[in-house]
Amino acid sequence: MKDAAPQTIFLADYTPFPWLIDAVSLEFHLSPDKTRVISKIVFRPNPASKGGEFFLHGEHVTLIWAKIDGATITPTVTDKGLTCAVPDGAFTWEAEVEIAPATNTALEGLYMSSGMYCTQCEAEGFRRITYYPDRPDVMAVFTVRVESALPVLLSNGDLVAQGDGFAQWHDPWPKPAYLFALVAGDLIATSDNFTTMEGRNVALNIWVRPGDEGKCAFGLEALKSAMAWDEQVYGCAYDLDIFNIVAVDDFNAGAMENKGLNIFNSALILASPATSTDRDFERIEAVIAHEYFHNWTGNRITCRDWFQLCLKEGLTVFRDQQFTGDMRGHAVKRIEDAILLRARQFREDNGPLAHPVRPESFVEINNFYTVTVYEKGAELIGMLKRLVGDDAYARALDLYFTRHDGDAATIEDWLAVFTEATGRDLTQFKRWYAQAGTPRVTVLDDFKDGTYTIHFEQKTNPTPGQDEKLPQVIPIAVGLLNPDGSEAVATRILEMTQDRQSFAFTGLDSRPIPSILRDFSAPVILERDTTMNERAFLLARDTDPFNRWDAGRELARAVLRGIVTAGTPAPRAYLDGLAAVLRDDSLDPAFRALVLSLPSEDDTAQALSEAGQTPDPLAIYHAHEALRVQIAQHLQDMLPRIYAQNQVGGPYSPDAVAAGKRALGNAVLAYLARLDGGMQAAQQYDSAANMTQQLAAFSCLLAIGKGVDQVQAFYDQWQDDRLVMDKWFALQIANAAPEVAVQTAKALTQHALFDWRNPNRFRSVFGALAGNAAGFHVASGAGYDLLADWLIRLDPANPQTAARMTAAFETWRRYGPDRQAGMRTALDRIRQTKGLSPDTGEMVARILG
Ligand code: B3K
Ligand code: ZN
Repeated sequence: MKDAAPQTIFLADYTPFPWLIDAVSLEFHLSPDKTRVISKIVFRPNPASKGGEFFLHGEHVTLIWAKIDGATITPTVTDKGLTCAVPDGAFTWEAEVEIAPATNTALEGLYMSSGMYCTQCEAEGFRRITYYPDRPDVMAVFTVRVESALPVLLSNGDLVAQGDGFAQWHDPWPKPAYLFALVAGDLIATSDNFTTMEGRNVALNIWVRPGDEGKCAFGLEALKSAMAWDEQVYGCAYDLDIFNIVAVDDFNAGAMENKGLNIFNSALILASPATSTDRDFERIEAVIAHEYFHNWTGNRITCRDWFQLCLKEGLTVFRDQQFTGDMRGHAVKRIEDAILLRARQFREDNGPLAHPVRPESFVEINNFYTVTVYEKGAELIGMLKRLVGDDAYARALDLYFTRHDGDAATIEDWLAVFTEATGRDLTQFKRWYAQAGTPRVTVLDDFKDGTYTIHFEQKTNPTPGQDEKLPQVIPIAVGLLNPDGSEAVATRILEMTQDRQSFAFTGLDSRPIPSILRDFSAPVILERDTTMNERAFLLARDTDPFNRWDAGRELARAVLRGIVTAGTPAPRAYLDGLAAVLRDDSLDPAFRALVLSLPSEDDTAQALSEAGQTPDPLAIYHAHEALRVQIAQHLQDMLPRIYAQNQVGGPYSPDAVAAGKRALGNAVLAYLARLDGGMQAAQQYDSAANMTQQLAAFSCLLAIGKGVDQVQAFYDQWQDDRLVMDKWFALQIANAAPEVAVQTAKALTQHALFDWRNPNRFRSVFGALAGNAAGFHVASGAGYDLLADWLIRLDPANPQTAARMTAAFETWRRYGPDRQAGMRTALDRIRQTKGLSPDTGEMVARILG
C-alpha cells in the first residue's frame, strides 16, 4: 500500500461512473475487531459513460478475497481502493473484507458506540465498509443480511427474514451508498404507527439503549407531525412499511437520513422535560422533520456529486424551517433563523473559509457541510419562492418530484424546473450558487413632490479565489410607513438586478419611513445611515415583525459600538424603545424575549472590524455587560411584574406558547440577576420543575460570577445523564469570566467525565470555549494554545470533528497583531503536526489563506 497525497477534486471534472449496478447484496458477520463483510454486486456498462478504469473505493478495509463471475482475481490495492481488469459486458463482483468497528474512532463507516454497532456513511464512509463505487450517482437496490448474537439487527428498507442470530433486510428503493445504514445492539423500541395518504400503514420505531426509553414520546409525535405536514404541504408520502430511528451517543453530526433507518445523535432525539430545554425540544422536532423530509429531497432525488450538496441540504433546511414556522409561528422562527445566519454564515462568508453555496473544489467534502451550504442554501430557496410566488413554487416542486424521482440531480436540474414552470430566466439567479460572500446593499433615499425614491447599490467583497463579483438578483421586500405609524405602502418586493438601482413610490402625502428587507427577504447586509429616532420608531411601530425586531437589533449594535469606542452610555430612546416592547402584553412573549436579547460579542467584534477598528474582546465583553446593567436598571420597575406574569404553571409542555413565556421570563431573569445579585435566579434554580427553568437559572448565576453551589448540586443531580452533563460542561465555560474561562476549560478536561473521544463532550468544552469570545481571545494566547493542543490530540482519532472545530480560528485576521500572532502560531503548530489528517490540513490551509 502507498500513501496518496490529499487530492483536490473539481466540479468541472465530473464524469459518470462507467458501470451501473443492478443489485447489491451484503452479508455482515459482526465482531468488534474482525467484522467480515461479504459483498456481491452486479455491474453492467453505463451507456452514459465513455468507459474508464474499474476502480472501487475502499479505505481501512482488508481484502480477504475477490472474484469476478466466480473466478478468483488479484486486484491492485492501494490505501484508497482497488482496480482490476473486468469483462466487457455485465459481470458479478464478489469480495470478502475484514474491518474493525471497535477501533474505528473516526465514527465514519461501521463503528461501535456504547456497545452497539452503527454506521455513518455520508459523505464517503461506505468505502470503510467494503469496496464499492462510493459516489452518490451510483444508485442500487440493497439486500443486507446481518449476523450477530445481539438482539436487535437493523438495516435499510423492509425486514424480509429473521431468525436466530440473523436478520435480512431489503430496500426496494435504489440508493447511493451514503444512505446505507446498519445498527446492531441491545436496544428498546418505542413504537407507533402512521397511515399515509396513500393508505400505507407505517410502523414507526425509535430505538434507544435501555434506560432511555422514557425519552422517545416527543420524537414520535414530532415524526408523525412531519409525515403529515409533508403530505399536506408538498404532497410527499412515505414509501416503506417501516421507519426506524436509532439514538447513538457517539456521532459526528446531528443526525442522518439513511433510507428507512435514520440514525440520530442522541442529543437530537432523546427528550424529556426534566432533561431537555425548550430549545432542545424545538431543535429535536426540527431535526426529526429535517431527516424525514430528506426521504424525498435527498433520498428519492439525490445529488449527482457532492458539489450539489446544497440541492438536498438547502432545500431540506428550507422545508424544515417552513415546518417549524407552521408549528410554532413564522415571525419568531424567521428571526431565529436570521440570528443564526448572521452569526455563523455571515461570519463564514466574510472570512477565509468563504465558499459558494455550490463549491467548485474540495479536498475533504466533510469540510463543506457548512452553514453556507445549509443555511445560505436554504435562503436561496426562500428567495426563489419569493421571486416566483407561492403558486409557481408549488408547480415547480411538483415538476421536480415527478421529473427527477430516482435521479441523482444537479442545481441545473433544479433551476430548470423553475424556468419551465414559470417561464423565468434564472441565469442571473444562478450566481447565488456560484459567488461566495455576502452582498452589501447600501441604501440612500429622497423625497420630492410626493415621490419617494430609494437608491440601492450592491457590492460583494472579494472572497478566496473570487476577486470580481457580478451583481446578483436580490428580492428586497419594502414597506413604507407614515409618520403616525399607519401603512403608506404595503410590502412589495423590489427586484434588484443591477449594481445600482432606484425604485420610486409616487403619490405620497409626506415623506414616509421605509421598512427595508422585511422578513429578511434576502441574505444580505443592509447598510443605511439612519438616525436613532428612525430606528426607535420602527422598533415601536413597524408592522413587519422581523424588521421591528431588527430595528431594535440595529440600535443595540450601534449602542454597543458607542460604548466600546467612546464609553457613551445607551441613549434614552433605545432604552425607552425596549421598555415599550417589553410592557406591551399584546406582543408574543417569544418575540419580546428576542427583542430583549443582545447581539453576540462576536457580532460586535465583526461590526468594529468592518468599521476599520481592531476589536478588543475584553472591552467588548465589558461593554456588553455594562449595557445589560444599564438595561436592567432602566427596566427595573417592570421586570418583577413581567417575570411573574411569565411563569408557566401546571404540567410541562414544550409548545410554542408555553416556551415563549418561559423564554421571556428567563430573559427577564438575566436582567434581574444584574440587580439582585442572583437572588431570584437562585430561587428559580431551587424550585425549577423542568430543565428549561433549571438551566436558565444556572446560566444567570454563572454569568454574574455566582453559582458555585449550583455547579456541585447540578453535578450531583445529573452526573449519570450524559446529555445533561454536556450542558454542565458547556455552561460553566460559556459563562466563565474572561480571565478564568481557559482555566475553567482546562480543569474540566481533567474531569473524570471528560471523554474527549465523544464528539458531544468534546464540543461541550471546546465549542463553549470558542464561543466565549473574551475568554478564548484572552491576551495571553492561552485559549489558542489549549484549543490547538486538543485539536492535535483529537485529529488522529476523529479528523472530521477536529477539522470542523478549527473554524474557531477563522476570524484571526480581525484582531490586533498579538492575537493574530497567537492564532497563527496555534494554526502553524496544527499544520506542522506529523500525520495531520487531510481534513484538518485543508481547514488550516484555508484559514491561513
Ligand atoms: N446529511 C447529514 C449530514 C451528514 C454529515 C456528514 N459529514 C445530516 C443532514 O443534513 O440531514
Ligand atoms: Zn440534511
